[in-house]
Amino acid sequence: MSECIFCKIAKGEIPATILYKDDKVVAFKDINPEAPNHLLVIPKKHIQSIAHASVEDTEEIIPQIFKTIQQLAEELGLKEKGFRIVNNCGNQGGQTVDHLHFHLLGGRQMTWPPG
Ligand code: D5M
Repeated sequence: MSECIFCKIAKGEIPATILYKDDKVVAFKDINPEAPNHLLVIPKKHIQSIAHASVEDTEEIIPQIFKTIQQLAEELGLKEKGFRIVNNCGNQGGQTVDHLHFHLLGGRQMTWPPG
């Protein structure tokens, strides 16, 4: 758990460009941006994936994450233009960092389906 890179970012132990932080949630710039705006919004608490979230997590932390995404999208001027929220879950879902995170992508036209 202590080796988790996103736990380290949440604790300020490794650098990241942090755009928002409160007692439960941290948002920072993705190191490999796939769009002009590409943030990751994570719980401070280590949760492996959405499939591993407890009922309490889904009732408390996940809504806080979505509230943060909504606020950030507005601050970044994405509310009217549109944006995308992505959560990759597990191996076949394409998750590469095993700490729950939601991608907020915006600033370009998105396409569908994703690969
Ligand atoms: O996405 C994991 C994302 O995490 C991927 O877009 C790169 C990003 N990443 C990995 N390490 C860092 C650091 N140190 N800072 C910022 N962003 C990072 P996934 O959905 O698991 O494929």
